[in-house]
Amino acid sequence: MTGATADLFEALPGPGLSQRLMAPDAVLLGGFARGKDEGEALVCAVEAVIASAPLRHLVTPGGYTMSVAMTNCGALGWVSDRAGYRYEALDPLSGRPWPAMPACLLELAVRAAAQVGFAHFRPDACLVNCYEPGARLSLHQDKDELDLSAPIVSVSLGLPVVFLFGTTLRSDRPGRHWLAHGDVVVWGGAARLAYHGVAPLADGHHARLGRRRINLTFRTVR
Ligand code: MD3
Ligand code: FE
Repeated sequence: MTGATADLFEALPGPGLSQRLMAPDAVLLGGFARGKDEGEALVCAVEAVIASAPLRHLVTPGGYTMSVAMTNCGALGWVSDRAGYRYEALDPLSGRPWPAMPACLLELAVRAAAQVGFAHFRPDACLVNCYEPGARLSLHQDKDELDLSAPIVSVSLGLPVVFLFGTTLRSDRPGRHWLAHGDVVVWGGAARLAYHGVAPLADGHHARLGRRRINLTFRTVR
């Protein structure tokens, strides 16, 4: 192999993996969390979080009940009610701190961020979103975090879905991208304040998660 060819091969992240720009500063690490043992460990860790802080349908400040069920792990958790959106250290359902972020989840997020150049990413919040068929997330920006220079890392598990990714202008028509089990995306820089959402989940069956899609978003809130 010539030197140039060897360099090209070394640039590939690994077997069955891909790395590409979904948009400027939005790096899709295809299959990054899909290793057989790793995927199983991640799902088990998420199930343990859900067992101690159950999934629930939050109400928006406008009074709508979200179709996506949510919970959190880590020092801070995202919540919404009639009073607004915010991060809280205590689960309002139990009055107790959110469950700690399982090490395998934290390590995955830190490794993904480092892979694309964010060497110091240390998330203090992980929002767990659970979609059943028909559930969707309308176009929004994530700006409740103090430090918008830190990226967000997302991990998709279970059924595939169409993810909508726009610009910082709500009226720009968003692009459509499939996100499947094991896909990880690092959203930094210009992508951090882009409008995004999730199309209604189509029915299907995933070998491990059944009729569900679970998305994890790792964030630096404080
Ligand atoms: C781009 N979650 O929890 S993950 C959210 O699939 C959220 O559950 C979606 O949007 C989901 O806020 C999308 C991809 C994602 C997450 C956060 C972002 C993309 C992002 C924040 C800024 C820019
Ligand atoms: Fe979001």
